[in-house]
Amino acid sequence: MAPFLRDGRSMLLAYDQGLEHGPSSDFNDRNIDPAFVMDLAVKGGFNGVVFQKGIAEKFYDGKVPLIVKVNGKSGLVKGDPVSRQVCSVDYAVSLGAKGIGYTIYLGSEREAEMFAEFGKIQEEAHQRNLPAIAWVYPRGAGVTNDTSKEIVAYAARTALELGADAAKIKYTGDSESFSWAVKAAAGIKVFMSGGPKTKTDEEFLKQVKGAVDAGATGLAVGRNVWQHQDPLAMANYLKKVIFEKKPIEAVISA
Ligand code: FBP
Repeated sequence: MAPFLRDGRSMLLAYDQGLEHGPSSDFNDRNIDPAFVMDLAVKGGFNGVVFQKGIAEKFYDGKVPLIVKVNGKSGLVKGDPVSRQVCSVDYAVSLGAKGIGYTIYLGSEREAEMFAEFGKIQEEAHQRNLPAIAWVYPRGAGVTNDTSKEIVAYAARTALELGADAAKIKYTGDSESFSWAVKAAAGIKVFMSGGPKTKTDEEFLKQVKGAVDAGATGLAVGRNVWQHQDPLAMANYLKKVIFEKKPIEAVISA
């Protein structure tokens, strides 16, 4: 994970929502432009940017380490989710990837397909000395609460067991319960997943602080930054919480 770390911590900018959710759901006139988000990753001091291959091919500028998400799905399909490979590890490397991202829907009736596919991708990534980062999202008919302490820890542990170098998981709602997920990850890096834009900056920063206090490496965030009216201000808040370990009151009032 070294290319993505600063003093052992990290802040990644995720921008695969155009596929996962669709442009009408998440984008406005400004952030629908991938060039805007690429620029934001650079100016905001992010330690990595996450793109699908189509965006990476056309908009990646090489100024921030790249993670290519090599699987994906749309938000249109109903039923237990499956996300299949859409980009090879070799092709991601040719685009400049320094890390490989893959989403697993833990608990889906189709999780076995994603486990098997990630298994191969993890081996290919490691053969090329690249970290494999698993987005592990509990989802499907068998999952009733995807942010409970137990299920988020299960997600973190799944990433460890399947050989991921980092687990990207949802926040549980408080630092104490999230620390159980960090323990379950047993030393692999843990990234909190940003989630939908919160009403206030304070609300989001509390989640981030709770995660890093629990031992998370940092976060991989999309909407709470590029939907923000001042994305660079939010990026600065995040840096203060993650790297400078400042209390939220000091960050927001500064
Ligand atoms: P956000 O910070 O916008 O939540 O992005 C993080 C992320 O993992 C994206 O990489 C991905 O597109 C999205 O969340 C998936 O969200 P969902 O929970 O709706 O599947």
